[in-house]
Parts: sequence; C-alpha cells; structure tokens
Amino acid sequence: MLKTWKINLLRQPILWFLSGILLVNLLIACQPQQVTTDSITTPTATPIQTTTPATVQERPVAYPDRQLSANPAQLPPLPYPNNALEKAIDANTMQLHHDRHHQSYVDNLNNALKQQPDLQSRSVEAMLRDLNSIPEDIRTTVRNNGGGHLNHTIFWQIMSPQGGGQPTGEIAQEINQTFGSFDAFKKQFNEAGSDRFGSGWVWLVRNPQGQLQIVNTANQDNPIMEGSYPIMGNDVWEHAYYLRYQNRRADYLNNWWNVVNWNEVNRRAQASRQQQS
Ligand code: MN3
Repeated sequence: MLKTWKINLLRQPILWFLSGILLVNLLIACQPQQVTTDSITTPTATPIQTTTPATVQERPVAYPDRQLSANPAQLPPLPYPNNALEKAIDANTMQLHHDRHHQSYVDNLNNALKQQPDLQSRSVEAMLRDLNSIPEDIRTTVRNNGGGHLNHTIFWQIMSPQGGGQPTGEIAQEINQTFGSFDAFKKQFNEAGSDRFGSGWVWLVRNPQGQLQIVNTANQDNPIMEGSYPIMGNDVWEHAYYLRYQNRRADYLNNWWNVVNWNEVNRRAQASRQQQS
C-alpha cells in the first residue's frame, strides 16, 4: 500500500515541478548578494582605491588647467590695471597688495624651498593639503607663504571691473537653495568676514560633503587644508583695505561685492562639483 502510494507520488509531474522551483529558490537564497555588494564595494575594494584619493587631491585649485607651481613660484600678473576695481578697491591698495605683499609670499616660499628640490617638484596645492609631509623647520613658512600665494592668486581672478551685481549661472541657484537668497548669503559672508579676529580670509567653499558653506580662515590658511574647495574668498587683512577704509572693515566687505567676477566664481563652482564626483 505504502509502496504504491510512493510510486504514485513520484509519478506526479506537478510535484517534480514544485520541487524544482524549491531547489532553484534555495540555490538563489544561498548565493551572496552579488549585485548589491558589488555596487557598494567595488570602488573601494579594487586596487584603484589607493590611487583615487591622491588623484582627486592633486586637482588644481588656482588655475583651471594646472596646479600652482613651486618650481619656482611666480607672481601672476594682475588680470586688469591697478585702478580697474575702484568701485571697491583703490589703485594704490591694489598696487601695494599685488606688487609688494603677494610678491613677498612668492619670494618667501621660494627661499624656504631653495634647498628642497623634492618639494619644488610638488604643487603649492599638494603641499598645503599635506603639511605634515613638509619638514618641520620650514612647515610654518610654507603654510603662510604657500597659502598667501594661493589665496591671492585666486583673489585677483575672482574680481573684475565688469563684476558685481547679482550672481549668475548655476551658483546663483545653489546660493538661493543653500542660504535662502543672495542677500542672506551676502549678510552671512560679511558677518563671517567681520568675525575673523585679526588677519585672515572669508570664503565660500564646497565642503567634503559636497555642500556650499561659508568659512573663515586665520592668517593665510586656505580651505584646501581642511579638504574643502575654495570657490570664492575675500581678503580681510588690513593691508587689503586700510588705505581707503581705515578701520571700517564692514564697509570694505559691503563694497567688495561690486567687483565680484561671477563668471569666474561659476567656473570655480563647477570645478568644485567635479572635485566631489
Ligand atoms: Mn592680502
């Protein structure tokens, strides 16, 4: 009786079919989650992982197509005459600031690196991103003067006689999304510039999380030291404004918006997005 039942059972095609489905499902369930795991881990699990961060870090900041050379460092010419930014900065200040102050950062950096051919072959950006790799006896000099060279190189470019007005392009939308409005952004930026005690800079950066952020830095520090990309920055050292504005830093900060080069700011914002991806 039992034997007959078993034989009948084995003769049922539907049972073979169901067993087949069960077996296939079991096999699938026992497989590692290939698709999900691959999509998450491949970028970090492959050998590329060790080189990718370095490649990202080596991307230029001062110029679109090259990093800032330290072999030797050179003073870039102003992209406009000394008196071109009178809406915000007088010609005398521009001349002293560029020809004397910026030149001295360049000279001091070159002097510090004179006996350091290995360091001369690195970019200013690369040194500032990895200051611990700089010999201790010249580290502060490289930080202050490499930073000074980078900061001012950016600064001259993000101003223009045709500048000012409302922001244009993608940065305009992103500023509105992040800060609510251009006026709210300006207010927050000016406050951060006023709050920097002593000498330093106020910046709009893209932080390592990819968000726009307003930060200020002391002395000649640049946001790349903290892994952020500097999109635009204003110099709040007294040498940047004292001849015309004396102690009225707030007035300088307000007037400075009349010369902001939104085309260049947009180009830098675009570069900062690529840096993130
Ligand atoms: Mn300066």
